[in-house]
Amino acid sequence: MKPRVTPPVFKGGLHDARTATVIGRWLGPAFAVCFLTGLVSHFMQHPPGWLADDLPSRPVWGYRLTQGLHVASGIAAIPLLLAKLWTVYPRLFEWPALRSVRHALERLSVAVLVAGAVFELATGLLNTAQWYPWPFSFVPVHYAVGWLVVGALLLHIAVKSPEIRAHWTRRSPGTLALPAVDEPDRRSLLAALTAAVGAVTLTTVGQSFTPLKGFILFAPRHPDKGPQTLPVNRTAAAAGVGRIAHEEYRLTVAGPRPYTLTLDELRALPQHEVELPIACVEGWSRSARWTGVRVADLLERAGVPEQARVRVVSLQLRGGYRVSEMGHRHARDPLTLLALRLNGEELDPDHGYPARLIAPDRPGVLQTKWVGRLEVVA
Ligand SMILES: Nc1nc2c(c(=O)[nH]1)N[C@H]1C(S)=C(S)[C@@H](COP(=O)(O)O)O[C@H]1N2
Ligand SMILES: [Mo]
Repeated sequence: MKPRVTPPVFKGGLHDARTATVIGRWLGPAFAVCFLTGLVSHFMQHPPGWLADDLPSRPVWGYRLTQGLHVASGIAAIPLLLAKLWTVYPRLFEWPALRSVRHALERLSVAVLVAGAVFELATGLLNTAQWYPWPFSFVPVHYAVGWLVVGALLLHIAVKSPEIRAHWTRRSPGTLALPAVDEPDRRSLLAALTAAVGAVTLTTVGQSFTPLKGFILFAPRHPDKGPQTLPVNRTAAAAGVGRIAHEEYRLTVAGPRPYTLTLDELRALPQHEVELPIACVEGWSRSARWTGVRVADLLERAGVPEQARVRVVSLQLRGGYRVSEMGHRHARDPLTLLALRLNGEELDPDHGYPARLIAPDRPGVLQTKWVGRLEVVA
């Protein structure tokens, strides 16, 4: 069959299997880290019943590390994916477009892989900026497409394994067929790519890896910016709670021996101080010094059974994050506090005045602010 339109001829170098393989050696691990840390994040936020009571509360920095890696590996994958797509795009003009059923299936799987990968990186990046310019809900779609990408990627690696093996190192047998004259250009491309990955990482990773916060250029959050030098995701005004009046505040602890405390009574209970990070799913994280009452002490006083799953309910009336649940490991961890103070001061209204949950190894979305009630999950 003769093409009706003459397909373009790509005379430039580096649109070859060796370059594609070398970039893939970095892109593959970036996607693997991103996918696995994404799974961790998903199961910490939406644990299935059998897992909900066994989520660990240690190490305290666990979620901070996995979610920091999730966002960092996703950002690093952006220049890598762009370079990879540039290397292989002449294949779009392959002729004949479909040679066989097998060839058609292979091209289809690559189309799914490319579309899914671009979708994941784009929605993830916009999510770090808390910008949702789409009609679907981010979490379930980003999660489902993650599986799609991993499936398509495994298939792609399987299909391409002979070429990957042939081009893995410069001395691989198949590489001899390629013009060696390309090698200096390839090295320049890879050096530029390494610099690009280094640059996007260095200028964003300080949002969770605070020793590098001085280099932040593009990260949407600076870990120092916010009341009491801690970023705020939803302000009291945005949540519709405003400033809760001292005299009107009540904490209710429901259990076999339910009780209610005023703010003064809560302040009169034994106070503990902990150093714990808020680790937001959007990639920023910041450690702080929190002071307050141990949740374990509050539960014990209400006669809540040791193994019970606990629900934390906010005084916020609407919104996705007004309620969170925790298994007994988090509920009974001595570091889990109903915090009243942050870095030595009374909580700012935006940080959950008069009381917010702070627990170790837990996604920021579950660190409920403006807590009004603790209860046992039936
Ligand atoms: N009631 C309530 N608690 C909440 C939220 C919320 O919207 N409502 N946002 C959560 C999110 S997404 C994060 S990351 C942390 C941010 O904590 P900060 O604003 O106190 O720094 O609070 C969490 N607690
Ligand atoms: Mo968050």
